[in-house]
Amino acid sequence: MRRRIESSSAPFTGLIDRFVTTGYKPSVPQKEVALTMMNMEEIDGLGFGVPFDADYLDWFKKEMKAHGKQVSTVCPDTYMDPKIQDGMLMARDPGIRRESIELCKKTMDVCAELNGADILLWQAHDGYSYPFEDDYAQRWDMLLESLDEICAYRDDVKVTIEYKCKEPKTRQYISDVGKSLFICEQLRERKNLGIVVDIGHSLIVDENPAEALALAAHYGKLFHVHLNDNYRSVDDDLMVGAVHFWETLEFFYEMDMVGYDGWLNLDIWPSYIDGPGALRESIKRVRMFENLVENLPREEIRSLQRKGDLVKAMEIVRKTCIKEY
Ligand SMILES: [Mn+2]
Repeated sequence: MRRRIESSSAPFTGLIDRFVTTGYKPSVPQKEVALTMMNMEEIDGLGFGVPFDADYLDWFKKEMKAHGKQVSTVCPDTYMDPKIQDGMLMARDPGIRRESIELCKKTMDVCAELNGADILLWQAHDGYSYPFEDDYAQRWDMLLESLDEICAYRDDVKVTIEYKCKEPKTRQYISDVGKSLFICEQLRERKNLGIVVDIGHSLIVDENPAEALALAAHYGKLFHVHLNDNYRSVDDDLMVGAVHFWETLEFFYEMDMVGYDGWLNLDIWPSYIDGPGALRESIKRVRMFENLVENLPREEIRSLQRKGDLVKAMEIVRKTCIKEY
């Protein structure tokens, strides 16, 4: 299956980290980045994120239409504003919590204006770093209450939560696929609530991304997929399949098996390398994985899995993917 691809703007921007705080490359004006991406034929869509104002939104909508591109997700600022350093949807300060919820509602209105885009929530600061820092149950309740209100605001916009176990806080509350599904189950009336499976976030919490994806899909909660790679310790956001070839292949196999036909978001962070080049190589790898899976006898592999014939399944995967062997 050939899926629609979108990219974050990261490959086209200066990119900073906590060491090179001025950026690895010169910064590029927001409109210039957007236009460069809209002119790339390899990508079908763009994420829309902060900062945005009404003028920029109008310009963006017009240009996107002219370039025939779609918006997959809209991200409110859940990570850059120092005001939310104590949390957002679970901020101890009720005023910050209220502002955060209202920001999400405003973002959902933007989603609706952008023809069916979903809101993406990565709760960077909704976490803690030290033993004895938190009243866990109290903050968990705040998170669920906030999410419930956001989802109830308008049911025509999907609310997608992107789990990640750490960074910037050493522990984030929405950390893995199990807790994400538990949140969805606790708020089961909110049919518009679902999950983003980011392959790198799955790896750093020691999941097998294919299993995480299959579970999210099994419960009807697989809303978005983010692609990248890392070494399982930190969220390196490397090019797709750079490290975990077989796990990434299985991830694509499961996407086919669960019938996922949504967006593939290229979520890479090519700070000191050629950004557009890294994006293009990642897209080629996405198409490679899609083609490899296309050639696999998928139903035969599934039936071997059900019978427990692992060796035969591995033999088929090897022989199909690497013809010389
Ligand atoms: Mn991501």
